[in-house]
Amino acid sequence: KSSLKSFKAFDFTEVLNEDAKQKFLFLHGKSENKDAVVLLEKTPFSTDINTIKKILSSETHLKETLKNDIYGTYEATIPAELNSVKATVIYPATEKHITKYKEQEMFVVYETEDLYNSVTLPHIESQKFSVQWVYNILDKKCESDRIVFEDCSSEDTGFILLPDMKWDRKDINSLYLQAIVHKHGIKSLRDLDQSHLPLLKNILKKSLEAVKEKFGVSKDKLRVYIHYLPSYYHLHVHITHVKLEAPGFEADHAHLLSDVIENIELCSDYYKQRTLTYKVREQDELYKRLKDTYFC
Ligand code: M7G
Repeated sequence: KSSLKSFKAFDFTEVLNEDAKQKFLFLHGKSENKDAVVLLEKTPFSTDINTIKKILSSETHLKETLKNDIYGTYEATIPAELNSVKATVIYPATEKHITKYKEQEMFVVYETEDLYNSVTLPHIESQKFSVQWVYNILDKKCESDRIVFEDCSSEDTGFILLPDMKWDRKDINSLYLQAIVHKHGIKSLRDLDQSHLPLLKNILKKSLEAVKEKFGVSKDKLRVYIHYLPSYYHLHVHITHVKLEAPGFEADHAHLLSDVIENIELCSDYYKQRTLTYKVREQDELYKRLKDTYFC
């Protein structure tokens, strides 16, 4: 696969989305005539004492913007090496990637068992969203040096725990890991039943132990959950720091793994039968399918 190593010959096309509070800017552009999506995010401040001393030194340039009595505001230019942003580049990007990061109108769907079987499932089965990057992780072709923990206890219960692409791996308060199951074919929460309890319990227990050992963060500081709908259909679990307002932690997106386990213990077919709530966006393929039936 070709890769983009610099923005030297980069043609900017459009702003896909931006958010002043979350401090991100998502851009679409082209390099060598191929589409690229660039996600720029301001990174959290480091609380390392030497970094702070450097910021609070003559190396920082202050331009006064307001002065009133004891109050002053400034445009502060801190040393360049402390001022980098996180850039995620998807290249070459498909139309689906461009749509994924574009700001769009959202709609809430209450998905019954029937709606899942008649609309969502055929949609998932027809999807061509590549999960090559997941298989690269499972086959140790990519990111193997980042693996935090691997469980090979059995074919049915094994998984890999590694940092999510969203995490800079520095700021512990933004800790974001993913547990990706070894087993292929478990698409989402909807597929889970009693037969998966050993897998789910194994992930919950071993991931929390591994995070404690590797990062010193205990389970009372962590959220462990599954997205529904996910953006890729190979079962994975999100593990984030409780302080992180991770995108996708809303009630119509995240299902706590501990709840999932208890619900299945109460009723094996819980997630096959339940109405599940999720959001779709106006350019999602699924929204287009739902438009003829659900939203009409
Ligand atoms: P999701 O629940 O399917 O949906 O999570 P979301 O993308 O709407 O959150 C997929 C997760 O996989 C996200 O948190 C991504 O940041 C993460 N992710 C995506 N890719 C392409 C990669 C990758 O190449 N490596 C790693 N480590 N994480 C990724």
